[in-house]
Amino acid sequence: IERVALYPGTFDPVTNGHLDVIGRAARLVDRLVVGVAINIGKGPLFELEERVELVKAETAAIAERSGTIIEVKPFEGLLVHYAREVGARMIVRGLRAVSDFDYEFQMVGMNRRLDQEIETVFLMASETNQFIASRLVKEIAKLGGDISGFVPRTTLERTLAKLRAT
Ligand code: COD
Repeated sequence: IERVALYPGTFDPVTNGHLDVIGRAARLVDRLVVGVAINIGKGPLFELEERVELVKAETAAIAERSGTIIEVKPFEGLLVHYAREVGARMIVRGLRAVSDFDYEFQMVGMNRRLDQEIETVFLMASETNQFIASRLVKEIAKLGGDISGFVPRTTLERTLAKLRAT
């Protein structure tokens, strides 16, 4: 049977932290669906279509290297419903410092109550990528700092262009 995982997130924008997790997840499954959430609550910098497009562009090399099928798709509605829809029994989440734990802990608990057959799996990025967060990347870029060590190249260019335009 095909092993399928869903890696959901806001990806506003995709960072080296996300790509690190995607690379690790790709080694564990046959097909990885990266679900890009609409997430109006977070007031994203990038439109949904732009976020999907950037994740697609930045994950192409990982798909090639790992031989894993990586599908990048927008989603709205409940995460567990979307996991069912794409045939994923596994939800992948990245874990950074303690600060992530509380939110992730609640999410796992709630999702498990909603669907007992779906397991959440946590992966940690390498030491260099562990502390990277989209929110801080945007803040640093806005304040004129160098974000080239935190995001891949296309994303870097698009983030700077976006901030110039807004
Ligand atoms: N190292 C390791 N992991 C990382 C790093 C890093 N440097 N950076 C990010 N990550 C991980 C995050 O911890 C997360 O697991 C994932 O990558 C995506 O991160 P974000 O910030 O892009 O995405 P989130 O956390 O905003 O995504 C939240 C969802 C959209 C998944 C969530 O809101 C959701 O499920 N929405 C759908 C509605 C729903 O079902 N709600 C009920 C949930 S119980």
